[in-house]
Amino acid sequence: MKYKYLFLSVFLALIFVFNVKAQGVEIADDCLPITTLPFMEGFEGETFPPLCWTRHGDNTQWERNTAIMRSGLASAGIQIQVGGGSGWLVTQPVTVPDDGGHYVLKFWSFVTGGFEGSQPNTTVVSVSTEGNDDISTFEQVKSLTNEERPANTWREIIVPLSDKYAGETIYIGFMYQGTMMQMGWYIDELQIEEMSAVDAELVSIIAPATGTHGALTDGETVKVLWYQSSHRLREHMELLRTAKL
Ligand SMILES: [Ca+2]
Repeated sequence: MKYKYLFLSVFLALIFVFNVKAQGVEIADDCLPITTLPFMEGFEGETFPPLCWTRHGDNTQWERNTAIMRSGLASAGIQIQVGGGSGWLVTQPVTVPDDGGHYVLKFWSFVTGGFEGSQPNTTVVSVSTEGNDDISTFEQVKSLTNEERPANTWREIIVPLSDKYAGETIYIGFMYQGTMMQMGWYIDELQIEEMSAVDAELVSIIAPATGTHGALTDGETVKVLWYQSSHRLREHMELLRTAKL
């Protein structure tokens, strides 16, 4: 009888262990699309690429970089090795809402040597609706302009997503190709979020209290609240203006 209970205990313990292990595996492999926005990735975790992301390359690969970062302790970066090369870093799946909102990809970009490097380099953002394993399924949505990649300077890049991908589950790929050793591309503070479709808009008129500026008297101050959608933090700002009639 004693052995019977011992066997039962061991059996139940094994079930527990395997069950926990199975659940762990299930969570790790279950790369369900992100559906709650904003989605943010700052490459602060030591796992790289981040869970459910992929990378593809020859002798050049995207790595977590702790020397050049926009914020925190790290960015994602790729640096060309001897002989040149190219590499892709691809996000986990993200579903772009189909609710009439204007959803964008935002990230900060830093190009070593900029576009003025002595050898050409390519900095491209592409999207696939099929997966993050096969780079042949990706379609280019953005190639950084020369103005967007000055040498060794962080720049915020904004890529509209809703026009083409509303309602779709997408994978976003960052591809860098170069021929000159030590040149590279770094990205940080990646976000997918909703933003206003216009550059700037009036939020409210604080003064005059009537909320209208149609009958200004000379010298009256109009105080409005507005935000600039291209501003990363969408800070509300006050504008003071005096009518001159
Ligand atoms: Ca970071």
